[in-house]
Amino acid sequence: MTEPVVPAARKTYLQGSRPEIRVPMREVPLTNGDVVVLYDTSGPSTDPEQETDVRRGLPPLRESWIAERGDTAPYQGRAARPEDDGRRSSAPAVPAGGGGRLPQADGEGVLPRRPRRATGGAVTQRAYARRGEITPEMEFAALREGVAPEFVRDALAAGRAVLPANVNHPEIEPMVIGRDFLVKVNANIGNSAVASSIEDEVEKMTWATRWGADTIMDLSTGRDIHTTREWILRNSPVPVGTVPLYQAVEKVGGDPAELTYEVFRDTVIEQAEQGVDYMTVHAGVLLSYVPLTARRKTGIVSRGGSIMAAWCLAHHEENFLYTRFEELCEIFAAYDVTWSLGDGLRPGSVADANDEAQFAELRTQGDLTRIAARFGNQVMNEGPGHVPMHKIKENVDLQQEWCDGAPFYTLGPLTTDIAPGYDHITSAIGAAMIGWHGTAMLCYVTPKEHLGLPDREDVKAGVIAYKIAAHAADLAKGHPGAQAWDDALSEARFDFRWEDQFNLSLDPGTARAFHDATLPAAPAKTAHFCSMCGPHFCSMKITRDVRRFAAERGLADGEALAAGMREKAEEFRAAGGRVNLPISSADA
Ligand code: IRN
Ligand code: FE2
Repeated sequence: MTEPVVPAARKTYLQGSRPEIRVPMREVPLTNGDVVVLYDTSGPSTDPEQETDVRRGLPPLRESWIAERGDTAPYQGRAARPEDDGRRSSAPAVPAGGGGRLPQADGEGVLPRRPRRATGGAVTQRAYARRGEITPEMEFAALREGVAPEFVRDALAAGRAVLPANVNHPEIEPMVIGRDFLVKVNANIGNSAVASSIEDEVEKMTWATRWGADTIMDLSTGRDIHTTREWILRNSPVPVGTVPLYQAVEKVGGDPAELTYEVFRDTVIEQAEQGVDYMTVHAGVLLSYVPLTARRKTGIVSRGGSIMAAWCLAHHEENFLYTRFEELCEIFAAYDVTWSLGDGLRPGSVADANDEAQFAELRTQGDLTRIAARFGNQVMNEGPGHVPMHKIKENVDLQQEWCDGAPFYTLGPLTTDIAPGYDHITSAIGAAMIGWHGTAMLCYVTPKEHLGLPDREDVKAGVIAYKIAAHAADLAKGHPGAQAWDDALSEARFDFRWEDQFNLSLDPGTARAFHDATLPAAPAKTAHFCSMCGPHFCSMKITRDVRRFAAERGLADGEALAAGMREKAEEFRAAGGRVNLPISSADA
């Protein structure tokens, strides 16, 4: 078992209508006897009662739900193909006789995990919702959000929300993405040709979910793409997204002009068989939109967008992702892969925000959203990028209007371009705003954005910055329940329950370390001040003193405040009129 993020937290479960519907939550017991229950994305590996082993993968929670629907069947697929890259894999070997489900390092003895696909029509959560069914996945997600299952079902049916859940990813704990639900955070991980190994990527995924990532995207482009993804999928308790175009380009030797629809389609099927829950597809980058980017400050900054623009120009033909879109819809419907319609023409600088190229693509995303709806597909729309604050709201308003209320999924946006090294901050500002206006999921940006591949600490910094943005948006939207967490923390702060303040925070270890850096002694954990203001100038302490003073003298609050302030002023002058910092715990 992995150490929990919050040492004091306990894993707890909300029980649904059938035994396997056990929705994980994080319970934080407080020193005053209260218990705060928080949403938990960390999966079975943080449950001390469950044995988890990276080499075997997580328990397949959804397996029986998928099987009993009777609308999919295992077949001899293409997924477990060691010849793809298994031989070059750097994955740790499954121990002899271990019976693991994962491919071995040397490509031998690969476990034949047979993929499933639909035997008839669409097997998407949206198709079920349209028929009025409440699936175990919907009930699970509803319990997690604290809403009625019918509410989830209706949002899915209408396309206002998605529940990414590939029939080949039974390991996930289902969740829902939509503007009427908690704002979600995605963390991108993935190796590139130059850095990191399979273990590193699996570890980054686990790490990201421990800090609260609701989904992860594997953007690997380097070696061992197939095997890396297999390991991530088998160990991920959250939905996994990819950009299949990246692997397709690898397959044709890295030259976008060599791409064909067939190579792309086969890559989509390969990844769908592995269990990828949602895929970014840059189908809205039309040939005629490419010239619109010519006078931009930063041209096309999307990797997928630039690949498709290059293909369109090289062949002087319309984007095959657009012309063959309906065929792809059929494939997506057969595995329940959710669309994440790419924003290949998103602005890459604040100067380019909300321009013609960007909005032309957004209109096309709307058309594609409607086509996918006909096939019963689940759809999200990807959005920018780099957008100054005054141009953010327009992005959500237009997306909601043009794409029929489909969930918006944005990358930040960065609200200024002047802070490389701090783009988790420039973008969390935009993410909070866009989330408030109705974006359903926020794709994180790490401090390494524009500079290099994020490491473990960058992943943590990115996820935390985005959890702040998402929660700030939830609060502003008045999501029921969001404020209870703030209230619990505020009360702990006001009561000087330091332990509770740490344990309720997004990053307890850092909060504790900062506090202990100046007041390490045990008594400081109950002291009515910290080293920021010292014992005599703690506003919280003063307020409490004022209230006591008022109660003792029978004064109204206003009078007490004035009287209390006078008393404090005298105390201050008597102390020599100096702010005494830093102080030691002996001052208590
Ligand atoms: C999210 C919103 N807009 C873009 N994204 C993410 O960017 C998307 O989900 C995927 O992780 C990545 C795709 O980048 P390119 O290929 O568009 O640069
Ligand atoms: Fe950028």
